[in-house]
Amino acid sequence: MSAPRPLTRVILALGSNLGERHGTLNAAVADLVDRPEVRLRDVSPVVVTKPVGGPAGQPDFLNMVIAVDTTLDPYELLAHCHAVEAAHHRVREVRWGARTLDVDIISYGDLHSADPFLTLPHPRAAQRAFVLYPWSLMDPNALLDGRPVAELAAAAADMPGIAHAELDAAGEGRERST
Ligand code: PH2
Ligand code: MG
Ligand code: MG
Repeated sequence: MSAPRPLTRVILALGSNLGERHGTLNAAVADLVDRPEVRLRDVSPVVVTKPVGGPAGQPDFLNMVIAVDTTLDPYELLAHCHAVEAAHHRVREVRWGARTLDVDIISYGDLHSADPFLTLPHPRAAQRAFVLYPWSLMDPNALLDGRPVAELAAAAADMPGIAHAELDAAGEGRERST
């Protein structure tokens, strides 16, 4: 019998700007942790964010982050994230274009990897308030590469465009400024 792999703490970022955005994010979190190798540890609030990059005129995103502990290795976890995206009808057409669901691995323990297929930590996370701000709400003491995510969020160019999402009875989000 091979030795069990250690549990590694991972931060995943989820985004949606097409379709039933709240429902997609909720279902995606459930799908991501619907296997014994992935355990949900923490969930951020959902925030409403202006699209960063990509084609002009896209709808606003809903973004959130979750913390999981996993025994999957980084590539197994990436394949799992892609499978969950595919299950929610993600079609990869335009880079940074509108999408029903995007799931990105932000950090995998303290691992650093320069592999262009899976760069860790995520190469743009330190500049993206749509990742950093919900992460700082989930864990005010979180660090990314040794720097407080709350400070990184405050310095990020997209921070002024972020609002909190509030659910109405239909489960669709309304927006309230930060
Ligand atoms: N994802 C991107 C590019 N731009 N902008 C926002 N607000 N939220 C995202 O999740 C997002 C984005 C690439 O994955
Ligand atoms: Mg992304
Ligand atoms: Mg992605």
